[in-house]
Amino acid sequence: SQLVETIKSLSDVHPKPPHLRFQYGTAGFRTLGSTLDSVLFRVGVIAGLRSKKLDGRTIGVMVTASHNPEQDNGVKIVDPRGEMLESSWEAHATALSNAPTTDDFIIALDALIQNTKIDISKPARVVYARDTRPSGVELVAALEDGLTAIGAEARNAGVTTTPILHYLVRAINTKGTPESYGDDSEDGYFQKLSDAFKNLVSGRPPIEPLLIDCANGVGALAASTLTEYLGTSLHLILENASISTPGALNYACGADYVKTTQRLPPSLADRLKPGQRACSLDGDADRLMYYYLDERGVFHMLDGDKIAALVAAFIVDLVKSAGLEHEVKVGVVQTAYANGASTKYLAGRLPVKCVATGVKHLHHAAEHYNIGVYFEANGHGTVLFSQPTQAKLARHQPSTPAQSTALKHLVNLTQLINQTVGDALSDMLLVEVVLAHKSYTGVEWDSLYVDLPNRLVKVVVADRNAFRTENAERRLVSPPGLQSRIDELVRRYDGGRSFVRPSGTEDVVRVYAEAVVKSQAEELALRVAGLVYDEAGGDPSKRPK
Ligand code: G16
Repeated sequence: SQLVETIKSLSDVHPKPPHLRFQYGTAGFRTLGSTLDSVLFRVGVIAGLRSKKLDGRTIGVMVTASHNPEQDNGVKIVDPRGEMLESSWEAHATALSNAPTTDDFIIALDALIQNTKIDISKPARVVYARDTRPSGVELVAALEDGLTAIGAEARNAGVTTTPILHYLVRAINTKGTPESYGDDSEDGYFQKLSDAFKNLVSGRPPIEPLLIDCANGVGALAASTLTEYLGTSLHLILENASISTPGALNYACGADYVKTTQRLPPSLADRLKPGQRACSLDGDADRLMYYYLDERGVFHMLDGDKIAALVAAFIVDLVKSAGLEHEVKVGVVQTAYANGASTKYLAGRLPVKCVATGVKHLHHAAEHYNIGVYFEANGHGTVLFSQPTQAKLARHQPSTPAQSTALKHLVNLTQLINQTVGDALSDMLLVEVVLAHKSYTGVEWDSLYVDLPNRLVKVVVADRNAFRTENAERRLVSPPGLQSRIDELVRRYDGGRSFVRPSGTEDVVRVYAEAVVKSQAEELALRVAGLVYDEAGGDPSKRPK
């Protein structure tokens, strides 16, 4: 048919590199940007088919490699409610991206259409965006060829953050319905967030300026627009906003740098005054880390776990003050990376669940609560208010002025929080609201609980797929025998905990360890990394030390 001919001729322009194998992982496809041309073309076709399958509902495509180095790039597909792609389609995407030739690709497409019963005559609608990576320009051109090939109605959302793209997808698909998520434009996003923020902080003392490390990425553009909408309600000081300096993206700055090194980005050393709050975004502005320097200049990190603790306690209090404590249950979702002290703090107050790494796992688990707070320790997270809970908030009749105020705050929170996905800017405003309401500085926030010392190590191995886990990634089932050797080591450390898992975004195995004493946490992490390394074999010069 005509469609097949169009796909064929355009596919020939985007041949698959023969020796590479692609995988739709934790955050979509992610690898060296220069190898992704065929993947982007094919993702365009797949996104179009996904939309056809869902009766022409709009699908999102985000071109980004988030916290990865600048030369990497990637692409993820967003489902109609702004959530991550359904997992059965992750496998379809992996299969289609690996078809060796155009003919194989056509055969695989045909199989997908038959197996998932896609009515090819349905319309296809896709909205897409990219971050500031230089390779993004050509990759978007390849994506556009894919969209053309499948005959999709395409909307280019330009250079923007991952969470804004997720917002747009939900806003487009709910337009004109009772569940309308907001105007389907960047303006709609900024307006929604800033209005809710101003409502939530009105009548409170002025907020001290906040320093924001934009990781030299797309967050700089969004943060700069946000300042205009916020006016005098919050003064943001933008740092690391050099989006066109080659090599600057995520380099010695950004949320991942802060979390993994547990250090202040060196570029902020002369900028941050003792006691002043600061935060870091990552390369596509979906992660957030807070921190401050104390009077002695010592760095204090306020990570995703601390954000979850702050926010969950605040919401629980509001629910109580609104007189809804018996009807609205708040719960928290974490991963194995959550600091043991945070889990202890939270579990003493509300239900806490642990799931595998990856926002989609946390998101789905959080949907089981009336209000689900989820954060990964790396600063990726949000809060979900179930539809029935939002309806309850809308119709609840408060019986006192205090109840009425708390209720209003809760409703404004549903507007302030980007409920489609973790959103660094929305989360930042949320943190600022809680700090303002509690009259907390970083010091009071930090003292909610004391982090157990911990260390994260990357191990380069021949085949990370040899490492398989169970129990929310807390235990290894393969390679056989390795887990019991880890257990034996862990037992020798006071408060010791350690786990090993293959990364879903980089070609490495990650090792996490914590213990009561810092030097012990470090030692435990390195010894477990050594075990992993010996098990997997490899270049002795790269043995972790
Ligand atoms: C992505 C995922 C996160 C995950 C992170 C690290 O983040 O969205 O949920 O925590 O990768 O995953 P891994 O340890 O498997 O490499 P981002 O910000 O890079 O999109």
